[in-house]
Amino acid sequence: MAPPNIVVATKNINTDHTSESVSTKNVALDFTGKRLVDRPYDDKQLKEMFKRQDANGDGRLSREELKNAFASFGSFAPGWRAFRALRHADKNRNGYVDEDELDYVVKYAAKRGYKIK
Ligand SMILES: [Ca+2]
Ligand SMILES: [Ca+2]
Repeated sequence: MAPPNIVVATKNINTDHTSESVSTKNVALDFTGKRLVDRPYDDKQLKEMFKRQDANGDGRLSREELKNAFASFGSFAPGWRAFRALRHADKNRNGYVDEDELDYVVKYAAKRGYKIK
């Protein structure tokens, strides 16, 4: 089946510090519009966000990089989140989220409500 074509502005991807400004914008949109923006970032974009945190470019995410990712999502305890996400996603137990394990992290983040509201 063909997935629905979700059109979301890509400019938001440039947030590398906090998501504060994006957040308030979407909340306002929630408030005024009938359409509740539950997940302004779809899985694909979340994945991109994680990929962007690959600071050393080795194609996988260390716990530190994961921590930065969750911090950028506005997590209150990014270190803890990174730990949990890694436990959840690191299927081959090498201590990193490899590229093919990213989907698990994305799922984890989405389930935890990391949607950069
Ligand atoms: Ca890395
Ligand atoms: Ca791994």
